Amino acid sequence: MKKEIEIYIDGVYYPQSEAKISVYDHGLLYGDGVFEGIRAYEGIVFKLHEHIERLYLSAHAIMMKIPISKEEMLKTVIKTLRKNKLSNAYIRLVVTRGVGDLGLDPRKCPKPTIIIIADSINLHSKGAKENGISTMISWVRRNPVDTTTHEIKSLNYLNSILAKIEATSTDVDEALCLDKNGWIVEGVGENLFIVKNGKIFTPPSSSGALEGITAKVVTRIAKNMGIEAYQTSITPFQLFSADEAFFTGTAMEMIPIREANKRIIGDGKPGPITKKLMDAFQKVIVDPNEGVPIYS
Ligand code: PXG
Repeated sequence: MKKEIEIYIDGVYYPQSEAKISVYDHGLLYGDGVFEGIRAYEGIVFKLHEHIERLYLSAHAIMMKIPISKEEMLKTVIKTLRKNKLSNAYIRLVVTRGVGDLGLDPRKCPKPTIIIIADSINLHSKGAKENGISTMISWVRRNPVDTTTHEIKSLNYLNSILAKIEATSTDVDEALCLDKNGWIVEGVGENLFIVKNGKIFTPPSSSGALEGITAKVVTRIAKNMGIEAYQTSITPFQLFSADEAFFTGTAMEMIPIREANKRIIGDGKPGPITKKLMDAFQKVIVDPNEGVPIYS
């Protein structure tokens, strides 16, 4: 039997089956909290500083003070990985508003709850990286930037979940969401890139997309290769007529997009720029300079 992983909750480690939080936690009652999804590759936690920085910015935006410092948070993530003897892992870092009463007033929650889960992950369906995945533009619009915008990595993901259900229930791998004006924003938990005439384009965060850490790395890799990269609004037509398209995200990593709403993109195979960027990305994720070592 697989040994249970040890999960961190507010300073204590619990075996997976005993890791529980209160039903009065506002993370559960109201989706009031923030999170990060982080990966470790070959003993290096990829972009850990950047993920922790974003977690604290999300908390700041929802006016929640995380009770430990960024440095302590970083050390606790590393300790959790060591405790579970992991070198390749998927880390879910969650901070909820904490335990309160049945009213939504956060002033009733004296202390945020910190949860760190370090586990393994296998997200890709077979052949996804080699053949690309299918996508569809969903009827579910991205949350507008004045409400539960995905610029904040909050626990409000119903919007993404509804889009995902729509895709999977029609046998499509992933959904794309539009903003209220009909521009494409992003996938359900990943950023979109299209390639046209040798240049790459991704929607700006002002569309309501999350400022993806993976997207930033891929943009840097592209620029270093001399590929021009732009943040710009993208229409469904521009996606349908792109030469290539791909997703980036911590969970997804880099995945080519084969089709959108049954329109084949390019020749339906991962294109040369996507492949070049994917190869370079594979090297960057295991580069010790790109993350924090677990065992040092
Ligand atoms: N957009 C949204 C809305 C996200 O939630 C990304 C883009 C990609 O960002 P990063 O920084 O990871 O490149 C995300 C990240 C999951 C899961 O379980 C989703 C994310 C991260 C980790 C896990 O589906 N989304």
